[in-house]
Amino acid sequence: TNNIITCTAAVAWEPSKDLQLETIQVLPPGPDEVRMKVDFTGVCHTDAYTLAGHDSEGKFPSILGHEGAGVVESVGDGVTDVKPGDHVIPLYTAECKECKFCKSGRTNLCQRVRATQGQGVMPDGTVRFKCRGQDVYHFMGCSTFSQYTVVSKHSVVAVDKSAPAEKSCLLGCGITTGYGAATKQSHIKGANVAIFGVGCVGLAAVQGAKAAGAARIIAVDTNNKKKEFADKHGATDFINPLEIHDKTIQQHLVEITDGGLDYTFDCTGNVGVMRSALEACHKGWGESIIIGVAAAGKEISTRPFQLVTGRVWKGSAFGGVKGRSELPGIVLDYLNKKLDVDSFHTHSRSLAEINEAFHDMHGDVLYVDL
Ligand code: NAD
Ligand code: DAO
Ligand code: ZN
Ligand code: ZN
Repeated sequence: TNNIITCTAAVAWEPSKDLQLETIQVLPPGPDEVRMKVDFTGVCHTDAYTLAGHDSEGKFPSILGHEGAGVVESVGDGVTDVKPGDHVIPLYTAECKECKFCKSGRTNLCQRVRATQGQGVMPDGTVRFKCRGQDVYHFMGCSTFSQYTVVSKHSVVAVDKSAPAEKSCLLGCGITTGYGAATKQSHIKGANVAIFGVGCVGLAAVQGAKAAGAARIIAVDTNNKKKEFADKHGATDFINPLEIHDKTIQQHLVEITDGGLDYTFDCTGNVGVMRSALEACHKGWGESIIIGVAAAGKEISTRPFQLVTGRVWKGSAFGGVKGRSELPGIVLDYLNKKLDVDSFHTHSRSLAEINEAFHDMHGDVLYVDL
Protein backbone atom coordinates (compact mmCIF):
# COMPACT_ATOMS: atom_id res chain seq x y z
CA THR A 1 0.00 0.00 0.00
CA ASN A 2 1.56 3.22 -1.17
CA ASN A 3 -0.92 5.61 0.38
CA ILE A 4 -0.37 8.50 2.73
CA ILE A 5 -2.27 8.09 6.00
CA THR A 6 -3.91 11.16 7.52
CA CYS A 7 -4.35 10.81 11.29
CA THR A 8 -3.94 12.57 14.64
CA ALA A 9 -0.70 13.01 16.54
CA ALA A 10 0.53 15.04 19.52
CA VAL A 11 3.24 17.29 18.07
CA ALA A 12 6.02 18.87 20.13
CA TRP A 13 6.48 22.16 18.26
CA GLU A 14 9.02 23.70 20.61
CA PRO A 15 10.68 23.05 23.98
CA SER A 16 8.68 23.67 27.18
CA LYS A 17 5.35 24.06 25.36
CA ASP A 18 2.42 21.68 25.70
CA LEU A 19 2.09 19.06 22.99
CA GLN A 20 -0.43 20.08 20.35
CA LEU A 21 -2.98 17.73 18.81
CA GLU A 22 -2.59 17.97 15.03
CA THR A 23 -3.77 16.30 11.87
CA ILE A 24 -0.63 14.87 10.30
CA GLN A 25 0.34 12.93 7.18
CA VAL A 26 2.25 9.68 7.64
CA LEU A 27 4.13 8.69 4.48
CA PRO A 28 4.31 5.04 3.37
CA PRO A 29 7.18 2.92 4.71
CA GLY A 30 10.30 2.92 2.54
CA PRO A 31 12.53 -0.12 1.99
CA ASP A 32 13.36 -1.86 5.30
CA GLU A 33 10.68 0.18 7.09
CA VAL A 34 7.46 -0.69 8.88
CA ARG A 35 4.34 1.47 9.27
CA MET A 36 2.26 0.61 12.32
CA LYS A 37 -0.94 1.71 14.01
CA VAL A 38 -0.14 2.68 17.58
CA ASP A 39 -2.89 1.45 19.90
CA PHE A 40 -1.42 2.49 23.24
CA THR A 41 1.62 4.33 24.54
CA GLY A 42 3.11 4.98 27.94
CA VAL A 43 4.49 8.36 28.95
CA CYS A 44 8.08 8.20 30.25
CA HIS A 45 10.36 10.68 32.01
CA THR A 46 12.57 10.74 28.92
CA ASP A 47 9.70 12.19 26.87
CA ALA A 48 9.23 14.91 29.49
CA TYR A 49 12.99 15.52 29.63
CA THR A 50 13.17 16.01 25.86
CA LEU A 51 10.04 18.18 25.79
CA ALA A 52 11.58 20.36 28.49
CA GLY A 53 14.49 21.01 26.10
CA HIS A 54 17.14 19.22 28.18
CA ASP A 55 18.02 16.57 25.59
CA SER A 56 20.96 17.59 23.40
CA GLU A 57 19.62 15.26 20.70
CA GLY A 58 16.09 16.72 21.02
CA LYS A 59 14.80 18.11 17.70
CA PHE A 60 11.68 20.17 17.10
CA PRO A 61 9.05 19.92 15.78
CA SER A 62 8.87 16.24 16.63
CA ILE A 63 6.56 13.44 17.65
CA LEU A 64 7.73 12.11 21.02
CA GLY A 65 6.85 8.80 22.72
CA HIS A 66 8.85 5.56 22.80
CA GLU A 67 6.81 3.14 24.95
CA GLY A 68 4.16 1.84 22.58
CA ALA A 69 2.32 -1.16 21.22
CA GLY A 70 0.17 -1.66 18.16
CA VAL A 71 -0.33 -3.46 14.88
CA VAL A 72 1.66 -3.47 11.62
CA GLU A 73 -0.29 -1.63 8.89
CA SER A 74 2.13 -2.06 5.97
CA VAL A 75 5.77 -2.87 5.29
CA GLY A 76 8.34 -1.74 2.73
CA ASP A 77 10.56 -3.89 0.50
CA GLY A 78 13.03 -6.06 2.36
CA VAL A 79 10.94 -6.54 5.49
CA THR A 80 10.54 -10.23 6.29
CA ASP A 81 10.28 -10.52 10.08
CA VAL A 82 6.96 -8.69 10.51
CA LYS A 83 3.87 -8.49 8.31
CA PRO A 84 0.59 -6.52 8.27
CA GLY A 85 -1.60 -7.59 11.19
CA ASP A 86 1.28 -8.56 13.48
CA HIS A 87 1.13 -7.17 17.01
CA VAL A 88 4.33 -5.27 17.60
CA ILE A 89 6.34 -3.22 20.08
CA PRO A 90 8.70 -0.54 18.71
CA LEU A 91 12.27 -0.61 20.05
CA TYR A 92 14.27 2.50 20.93
CA THR A 93 17.23 0.13 21.29
CA ALA A 94 17.29 -1.50 17.84
CA GLU A 95 18.68 -4.95 17.07
CA CYS A 96 19.97 -5.57 13.52
CA LYS A 97 21.73 -8.86 14.41
CA GLU A 98 24.54 -7.95 11.99
CA CYS A 99 26.58 -5.03 13.33
CA LYS A 100 29.74 -5.39 15.45
CA PHE A 101 27.72 -4.68 18.59
CA CYS A 102 24.95 -7.18 17.84
CA LYS A 103 27.46 -9.87 16.90
CA SER A 104 29.65 -9.30 19.98
CA GLY A 105 27.30 -11.21 22.26
CA ARG A 106 28.31 -8.67 24.92
CA THR A 107 25.83 -5.81 24.58
CA ASN A 108 22.31 -4.94 23.43
CA LEU A 109 23.42 -1.55 22.07
CA CYS A 110 23.00 -2.11 18.31
CA GLN A 111 24.50 0.80 16.37
CA ARG A 112 22.92 0.11 12.97
CA VAL A 113 20.41 2.99 13.09
CA ARG A 114 21.86 4.85 16.09
CA ALA A 115 23.22 7.95 14.32
CA THR A 116 20.11 8.74 12.28
CA GLN A 117 17.84 7.89 15.23
CA GLY A 118 19.66 10.53 17.27
CA GLN A 119 19.08 13.07 14.48
CA GLY A 120 15.34 12.37 14.42
CA VAL A 121 15.31 10.92 10.90
CA MET A 122 14.89 7.52 9.29
CA PRO A 123 18.08 5.64 8.23
CA ASP A 124 17.87 7.22 4.73
CA GLY A 125 18.06 10.68 6.32
CA THR A 126 14.46 11.79 5.65
CA VAL A 127 11.27 11.86 7.75
CA ARG A 128 7.88 10.14 7.31
CA PHE A 129 5.80 12.78 9.13
CA LYS A 130 4.37 16.00 7.69
CA CYS A 131 2.23 18.57 9.49
CA ARG A 132 0.96 21.89 8.11
CA GLY A 133 3.26 21.36 5.12
CA GLN A 134 6.32 21.01 7.34
CA ASP A 135 8.63 18.06 8.07
CA VAL A 136 8.25 16.67 11.60
CA TYR A 137 11.12 14.77 13.25
CA HIS A 138 11.01 11.24 14.65
CA PHE A 139 12.01 10.52 18.27
CA MET A 140 14.10 7.60 19.58
CA GLY A 141 13.22 5.68 16.44
CA CYS A 142 9.66 5.20 17.75
CA SER A 143 7.40 8.34 17.86
CA THR A 144 4.48 6.63 19.57
CA PHE A 145 2.47 9.81 20.33
CA SER A 146 0.77 9.37 16.95
CA GLN A 147 -2.01 7.11 15.75
CA TYR A 148 0.38 5.84 13.03
CA THR A 149 4.16 5.81 12.95
CA VAL A 150 6.97 4.49 10.75
CA VAL A 151 9.96 2.65 12.23
CA SER A 152 13.01 0.82 10.90
CA LYS A 153 12.63 -2.94 10.59
CA HIS A 154 15.51 -3.20 13.07
CA SER A 155 13.47 -1.22 15.61
CA VAL A 156 10.34 -3.32 15.95
CA VAL A 157 9.42 -6.81 17.14
CA ALA A 158 6.31 -8.97 16.82
CA VAL A 159 4.90 -10.30 20.09
CA ASP A 160 2.17 -12.74 21.13
CA LYS A 161 -1.21 -11.49 19.89
CA SER A 162 -2.93 -12.32 23.16
CA ALA A 163 -0.98 -9.67 25.10
CA PRO A 164 -3.26 -6.65 25.65
CA ALA A 165 -1.57 -3.61 24.09
CA GLU A 166 -2.60 -1.26 26.91
CA LYS A 167 -0.37 -3.36 29.16
CA SER A 168 2.32 -4.64 26.80
CA CYS A 169 3.22 -1.08 25.72
CA LEU A 170 4.82 -0.71 29.16
CA LEU A 171 7.33 -3.39 28.14
CA GLY A 172 8.67 -0.95 25.52
CA CYS A 173 10.69 0.89 28.17
CA GLY A 174 10.33 1.11 31.96
CA ILE A 175 9.38 -2.41 33.02
CA THR A 176 11.78 -4.20 30.69
CA THR A 177 14.58 -1.84 31.78
CA GLY A 178 14.31 -2.83 35.46
CA TYR A 179 13.35 -6.48 34.96
CA GLY A 180 16.09 -7.08 32.38
CA ALA A 181 18.79 -5.33 34.42
CA ALA A 182 18.10 -7.58 37.41
CA THR A 183 17.50 -10.90 35.66
CA LYS A 184 20.66 -10.53 33.55
CA GLN A 185 23.04 -10.46 36.54
CA SER A 186 24.64 -13.88 36.47
CA HIS A 187 25.04 -14.44 40.22
CA ILE A 188 21.82 -12.92 41.50
CA LYS A 189 20.36 -16.24 42.69
CA GLY A 190 20.73 -16.31 46.46
CA ALA A 191 22.22 -12.80 46.45
CA ASN A 192 21.52 -9.80 48.68
CA VAL A 193 20.29 -6.92 46.56
CA ALA A 194 19.41 -3.26 47.17
CA ILE A 195 17.34 -1.24 44.72
CA PHE A 196 17.54 2.54 45.06
CA GLY A 197 14.36 4.23 43.80
CA VAL A 198 11.28 2.07 43.45
CA GLY A 199 9.29 3.81 40.75
CA CYS A 200 8.43 1.97 37.55
CA VAL A 201 11.99 0.90 36.78
CA GLY A 202 12.94 0.05 40.38
CA LEU A 203 9.80 -1.99 41.04
CA ALA A 204 10.43 -3.95 37.87
CA ALA A 205 14.00 -4.55 39.11
CA VAL A 206 12.54 -5.81 42.42
CA GLN A 207 10.41 -8.24 40.43
CA GLY A 208 13.39 -9.34 38.33
CA ALA A 209 15.51 -9.93 41.44
CA LYS A 210 12.73 -12.00 42.97
CA ALA A 211 12.15 -13.99 39.77
CA ALA A 212 15.89 -14.72 39.58
CA GLY A 213 15.94 -16.01 43.17
CA ALA A 214 17.64 -13.19 45.10
CA ALA A 215 17.67 -13.85 48.87
CA ARG A 216 17.18 -10.38 50.29
CA ILE A 217 15.75 -7.50 48.27
CA ILE A 218 16.04 -4.14 50.02
CA ALA A 219 14.04 -1.30 48.49
CA VAL A 220 15.44 2.16 49.26
CA ASP A 221 13.21 5.15 48.55
CA THR A 222 12.72 8.62 50.03
CA ASN A 223 8.96 8.33 49.56
CA ASN A 224 7.30 6.13 52.22
CA LYS A 225 4.27 5.66 49.98
CA LYS A 226 6.46 3.36 47.87
CA LYS A 227 6.75 0.77 50.66
CA GLU A 228 3.41 -0.79 49.86
CA PHE A 229 4.35 -1.18 46.18
CA ALA A 230 7.81 -2.53 47.00
CA ASP A 231 6.33 -5.15 49.35
CA LYS A 232 3.78 -6.20 46.76
CA HIS A 233 6.45 -6.70 44.09
CA GLY A 234 8.66 -8.85 46.33
CA ALA A 235 10.94 -6.60 48.37
CA THR A 236 11.92 -8.11 51.73
CA ASP A 237 12.85 -4.75 53.33
CA PHE A 238 12.04 -1.07 52.79
CA ILE A 239 14.34 1.70 53.98
CA ASN A 240 13.74 5.43 53.73
CA PRO A 241 17.22 7.04 53.74
CA LEU A 242 15.73 10.23 55.21
CA GLU A 243 14.97 8.22 58.36
CA ILE A 244 18.58 7.04 58.84
CA HIS A 245 20.38 9.38 61.22
CA ASP A 246 24.04 9.69 62.34
CA LYS A 247 25.32 7.63 59.40
CA THR A 248 24.98 7.39 55.67
CA ILE A 249 22.56 5.05 53.94
CA GLN A 250 25.51 3.06 52.60
CA GLN A 251 26.98 2.63 56.10
CA HIS A 252 23.59 1.44 57.32
CA LEU A 253 23.19 -1.03 54.47
CA VAL A 254 26.71 -2.43 54.96
CA GLU A 255 25.95 -2.92 58.67
CA ILE A 256 22.68 -4.78 58.19
CA THR A 257 23.99 -7.05 55.42
CA ASP A 258 27.18 -8.40 57.01
CA GLY A 259 29.51 -6.31 54.87
CA GLY A 260 27.38 -5.06 51.99
CA LEU A 261 25.22 -6.04 49.06
CA ASP A 262 26.09 -8.45 46.26
CA TYR A 263 24.21 -6.21 43.81
CA THR A 264 22.82 -2.70 43.96
CA PHE A 265 20.81 -0.85 41.32
CA ASP A 266 20.36 2.89 40.92
CA CYS A 267 16.89 3.58 39.57
CA THR A 268 16.79 7.28 40.52
CA GLY A 269 19.12 9.09 38.10
CA ASN A 270 20.58 10.98 41.10
CA VAL A 271 24.40 10.97 41.10
CA GLY A 272 24.60 11.10 44.91
CA VAL A 273 22.42 8.01 45.08
CA MET A 274 24.68 6.33 42.51
CA ARG A 275 27.63 6.85 44.88
CA SER A 276 25.68 5.43 47.82
CA ALA A 277 24.68 2.43 45.72
CA LEU A 278 28.31 1.71 44.77
CA GLU A 279 29.59 2.13 48.31
CA ALA A 280 26.84 -0.12 49.73
CA CYS A 281 28.36 -3.02 47.75
CA HIS A 282 30.24 -5.84 49.45
CA LYS A 283 34.03 -5.55 49.39
CA GLY A 284 35.65 -7.91 46.91
CA TRP A 285 32.74 -8.57 44.59
CA GLY A 286 29.67 -6.32 45.00
CA GLU A 287 28.41 -4.87 41.73
CA SER A 288 26.43 -1.66 41.30
CA ILE A 289 24.38 -1.17 38.16
CA ILE A 290 23.41 2.35 37.08
CA ILE A 291 20.04 2.40 35.35
CA GLY A 292 18.85 5.91 36.16
CA VAL A 293 19.64 8.64 33.65
CA ALA A 294 21.28 11.66 35.28
CA ALA A 295 20.56 15.22 34.20
CA ALA A 296 22.87 16.63 31.49
CA GLY A 297 26.35 17.50 32.74
CA LYS A 298 26.15 15.57 36.02
CA GLU A 299 29.16 13.46 37.04
CA ILE A 300 29.63 10.55 39.44
CA SER A 301 32.40 10.24 41.99
CA THR A 302 33.78 7.90 44.64
CA ARG A 303 37.20 7.09 46.01
CA PRO A 304 38.99 4.79 43.53
CA PHE A 305 39.86 2.54 46.49
CA GLN A 306 36.22 1.39 46.33
CA LEU A 307 37.02 -0.22 42.97
CA VAL A 308 40.54 -1.30 43.87
CA THR A 309 38.97 -3.33 46.64
CA GLY A 310 36.75 -5.20 44.26
CA ARG A 311 33.50 -3.32 43.90
CA VAL A 312 32.31 -3.02 40.30
CA TRP A 313 30.52 -0.03 38.77
CA LYS A 314 28.54 -0.65 35.58
CA GLY A 315 25.26 0.24 33.89
CA SER A 316 22.71 -0.84 31.33
CA ALA A 317 20.20 0.57 28.85
CA PHE A 318 16.83 -1.08 28.21
CA GLY A 319 17.82 -3.66 30.82
CA GLY A 320 20.50 -5.07 28.52
CA VAL A 321 17.66 -6.68 26.60
CA LYS A 322 18.08 -7.41 22.88
CA GLY A 323 14.67 -6.32 21.66
CA ARG A 324 14.03 -8.57 18.67
CA SER A 325 15.59 -11.70 20.22
CA GLU A 326 14.43 -11.33 23.80
CA LEU A 327 11.38 -9.07 24.17
CA PRO A 328 8.90 -11.70 22.89
CA GLY A 329 10.03 -13.96 25.75
CA ILE A 330 9.46 -11.18 28.29
CA VAL A 331 5.94 -10.74 26.89
CA LEU A 332 5.48 -14.48 27.47
CA ASP A 333 6.76 -14.07 31.06
CA TYR A 334 3.95 -11.52 31.43
CA LEU A 335 1.32 -13.78 29.86
CA ASN A 336 2.50 -16.71 32.01
CA LYS A 337 2.17 -14.53 35.12
CA LYS A 338 5.87 -14.73 35.92
CA LEU A 339 6.06 -10.94 35.46
CA ASP A 340 3.33 -8.65 36.77
CA VAL A 341 2.68 -5.81 34.33
CA ASP A 342 -0.98 -5.13 35.12
CA SER A 343 -0.31 -3.36 38.41
CA PHE A 344 1.88 -0.79 36.62
CA HIS A 345 -1.14 0.35 34.63
CA THR A 346 -2.68 2.91 36.93
CA HIS A 347 -4.31 5.53 34.67
CA SER A 348 -5.94 5.63 31.24
CA ARG A 349 -6.24 8.72 29.10
CA SER A 350 -7.20 9.60 25.56
CA LEU A 351 -4.65 11.07 23.17
CA ALA A 352 -6.43 14.42 23.54
CA GLU A 353 -5.49 14.40 27.25
CA ILE A 354 -1.80 13.70 26.71
CA ASN A 355 -0.64 16.93 28.35
CA GLU A 356 -2.53 16.00 31.51
CA ALA A 357 -0.73 12.64 31.43
CA PHE A 358 2.58 14.55 31.43
CA HIS A 359 1.51 16.80 34.28
CA ASP A 360 0.46 13.78 36.35
CA MET A 361 3.53 11.64 35.68
CA HIS A 362 5.46 12.77 38.75
CA GLY A 363 3.39 10.49 40.95
CA ASP A 364 2.32 7.64 38.74
CA VAL A 365 2.82 5.47 35.72
CA LEU A 366 0.48 6.43 32.93
CA TYR A 367 -0.50 5.38 29.50
CA VAL A 368 -2.43 7.08 26.79
CA ASP A 369 -5.18 5.54 24.70
CA LEU A 370 -4.79 6.50 21.05
P1 NAD B 1 10.14 7.22 38.91
O1 NAD B 1 10.05 8.69 39.12
O2 NAD B 1 8.88 6.43 38.75
O3 NAD B 1 10.94 6.56 40.14
C1 NAD B 1 12.02 7.18 40.78
C2 NAD B 1 11.96 6.78 42.27
O4 NAD B 1 13.14 7.23 42.92
C3 NAD B 1 10.78 7.41 43.01
O5 NAD B 1 10.06 6.41 43.71
C4 NAD B 1 11.46 8.38 43.98
O6 NAD B 1 10.72 8.55 45.19
C5 NAD B 1 12.80 7.72 44.20
N1 NAD B 1 13.85 8.62 44.66
C6 NAD B 1 14.10 9.89 44.29
N2 NAD B 1 15.18 10.37 44.93
C7 NAD B 1 15.63 9.38 45.73
C8 NAD B 1 16.72 9.27 46.64
N3 NAD B 1 17.56 10.30 46.85
N4 NAD B 1 16.91 8.09 47.28
C9 NAD B 1 16.06 7.06 47.07
N5 NAD B 1 14.99 7.11 46.22
C10 NAD B 1 14.79 8.26 45.56
O7 NAD B 1 11.10 6.98 37.66
P2 NAD B 1 11.25 5.68 36.73
O8 NAD B 1 10.33 5.77 35.58
O9 NAD B 1 11.24 4.49 37.57
O10 NAD B 1 12.73 5.91 36.15
C11 NAD B 1 13.84 5.85 37.01
C12 NAD B 1 15.10 6.29 36.30
O11 NAD B 1 15.42 5.36 35.27
C13 NAD B 1 15.01 7.63 35.59
O12 NAD B 1 16.24 8.32 35.79
C14 NAD B 1 14.83 7.27 34.15
O13 NAD B 1 15.28 8.28 33.28
C15 NAD B 1 15.70 6.05 34.07
N6 NAD B 1 15.46 5.14 32.94
C16 NAD B 1 16.54 4.51 32.43
C17 NAD B 1 16.41 3.62 31.39
C18 NAD B 1 17.60 2.88 30.86
O14 NAD B 1 17.48 2.22 29.83
N7 NAD B 1 18.77 2.93 31.51
C19 NAD B 1 15.15 3.37 30.84
C20 NAD B 1 14.04 3.99 31.42
C21 NAD B 1 14.21 4.88 32.46
O1 DAO C 1 24.09 5.08 22.23
O2 DAO C 1 23.79 3.09 21.47
C1 DAO C 1 23.45 4.04 22.19
C2 DAO C 1 22.18 3.84 22.97
C3 DAO C 1 21.81 5.05 23.73
C4 DAO C 1 20.46 4.87 24.32
C5 DAO C 1 20.53 4.65 25.79
C6 DAO C 1 19.21 4.77 26.41
C7 DAO C 1 19.37 5.13 27.84
C8 DAO C 1 18.10 5.18 28.54
C9 DAO C 1 17.10 6.03 27.88
C10 DAO C 1 16.11 6.49 28.85
C11 DAO C 1 14.84 5.80 28.75
C12 DAO C 1 14.15 5.86 27.48
ZN1 ZN D 1 11.32 5.46 28.62
ZN1 ZN E 1 23.13 -4.26 15.33
